[in-house]
Amino acid sequence: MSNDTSVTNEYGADQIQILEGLEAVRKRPGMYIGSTSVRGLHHLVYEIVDNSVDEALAGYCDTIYVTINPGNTITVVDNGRGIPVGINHKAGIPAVEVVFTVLHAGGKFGGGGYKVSGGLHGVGASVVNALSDWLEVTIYKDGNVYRQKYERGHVVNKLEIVDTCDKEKTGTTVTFKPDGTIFEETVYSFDTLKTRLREIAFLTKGLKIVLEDAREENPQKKEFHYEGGIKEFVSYINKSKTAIYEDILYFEGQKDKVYVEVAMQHNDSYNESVFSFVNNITTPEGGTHLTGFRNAITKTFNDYARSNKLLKDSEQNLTGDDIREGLTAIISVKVEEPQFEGQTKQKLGNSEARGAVENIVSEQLTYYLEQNPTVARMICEKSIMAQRAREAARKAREMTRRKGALDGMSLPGKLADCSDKNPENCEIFIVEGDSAGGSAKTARSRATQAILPLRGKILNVEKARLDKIYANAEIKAMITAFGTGIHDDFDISKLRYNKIIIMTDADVDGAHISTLMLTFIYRFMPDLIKEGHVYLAQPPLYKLEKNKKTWYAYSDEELNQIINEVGRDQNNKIQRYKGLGEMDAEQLWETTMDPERRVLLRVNIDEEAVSELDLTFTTLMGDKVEPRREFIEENAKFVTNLDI
Ligand code: TSJ
Repeated sequence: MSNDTSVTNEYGADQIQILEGLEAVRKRPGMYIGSTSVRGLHHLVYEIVDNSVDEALAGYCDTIYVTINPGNTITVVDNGRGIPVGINHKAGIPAVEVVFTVLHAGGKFGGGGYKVSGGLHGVGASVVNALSDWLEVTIYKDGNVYRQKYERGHVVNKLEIVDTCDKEKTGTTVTFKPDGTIFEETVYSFDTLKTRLREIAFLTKGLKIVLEDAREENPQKKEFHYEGGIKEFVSYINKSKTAIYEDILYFEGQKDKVYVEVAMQHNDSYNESVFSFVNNITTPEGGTHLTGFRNAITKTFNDYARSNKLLKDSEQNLTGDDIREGLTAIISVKVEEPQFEGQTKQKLGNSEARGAVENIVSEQLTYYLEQNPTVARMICEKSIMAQRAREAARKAREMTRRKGALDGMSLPGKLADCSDKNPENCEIFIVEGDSAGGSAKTARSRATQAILPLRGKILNVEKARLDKIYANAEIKAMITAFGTGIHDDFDISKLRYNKIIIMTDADVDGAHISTLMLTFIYRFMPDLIKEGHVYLAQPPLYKLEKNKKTWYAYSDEELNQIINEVGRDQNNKIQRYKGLGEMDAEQLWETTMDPERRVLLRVNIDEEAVSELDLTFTTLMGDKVEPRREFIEENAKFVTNLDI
């Protein structure tokens, strides 16, 4: 701080405090943006964009441009009123400078700014400034163009008027370069920004967000603009499913300072895809708003079904699970002071949100059902079917439980278990096909590696009801081998293996089988993925032999690299592996199973993009062919590569 320019020194004590605040951010960045990984890098963008979204929510801005520039700087442009430039009397400096240099200064100054949006930690522009090599803000307001520049949070020049402009033109432009000495990674991902900006656009009806990649490698541009807001979000999630009625139900209202929006539609699948948000931030653990929603639909549908004699007096109430079978819904609330609870602070705690959602949904859903008896009847009938299936499944489960088939009492016959009984040391390979299973059994390290061969394609759980799923032999074998049980019985402390490794052929069929297994685990035991127990084995694609030496390549690029190293000549013997079955036990061991030499991919769930993940599974597994083909062409990525 000894090199401060005279400009900053003018402000005296206050300014020193400001700089100390921003130094704290630079010292412990993780405290303010979660991490300095690629995730934190992207959070910088969201922190800035949130300010423009607030301006849109206040009704003054309808377009936001986000550009990834060459050199991985980011520019955010909005057409709002422009950040106020007048002197803030408390700080004695222009309001815009307060925004960028005072920690925790929100958008609440001068009145009128209804601050509802907020990033993961709601810390704002000054944190982005502190963590940027440089940042430049330009404001169009009252016919003037104002500009100020900062370096690592320090003011470079006083706010100055650099030009004049049309009086009608207003807005704010911010460009920043993340500090490479703070972030582990400084390359932006277009896809990551795309997913989040699309989500923000869905959640803010009418707002247009344009994302542009202006780097040389892969110039591209995407525009998100949804007049229907979360109704369009629901149809986006349902696009690869078959809706059972046309309408997307939409409820909106405000109560106790909570603004509530809900959109919902049932499809013919058996899964629930309900996503909740608070101030545009996803709440993967739900909370009061989700509870309010569930209470409302359970009560309203039971009331309707009873009063319309769809449920007889003698029959049991429909459960929430029955009504939510095949339901896609978005619950979005805006509250002034969100309280986050739970281990990961991803659960809404504000109690007024429960009542607000429950009230608004109950009232408007009751009215909707009265006005739309055909839709009402369809939902009730689907729920009653679900109730019957659930009852059948419960009986089937009790039968198998009594026989000990699901609780680890009798392990499946095909399982070659390991001898070590400490799960910490153990891993299980789920292997496609009996023949590859045989090689794996020969190859394995018996003490710690178990092998479970599965025959052919496993059941697609996206297309089957519980009773059928429980009856499936391959699925039963996996449940028993893992030891954890599923659903309400799930208990991760009973997990018998620290690593569950899916090993399939490195071809399209193999990828499909992996996806089927991952879908099953994701739907029935998501904690196994969340806790990092699920992996994909990576068998090699090629073997290259030369002068009695052997190399394995796991991709085309790697093969070329090896060829370049050993020389391109006739002594090279290259074999392309079409399946695990083509390798003998020793090859399988050294390329794919040996913990010392193999490469595993850990499967993980991006908690911030669960609606996208849901879409991934339903698109890959659902019955509509066209979206699936498009999807696979666009992006076949549901795991983040993490080499072990
Ligand atoms: F925060 C920020 F600097 F990062 C930032 C703020 C970045 C970007 C790209 C835009 C914004 C921003 C702020 N856009 N629009 C606004 N609006 C205000 O700050 C504003 C304008 C006028 C009034 C008023 O009461 O007249 C109030 C506010 C909060």
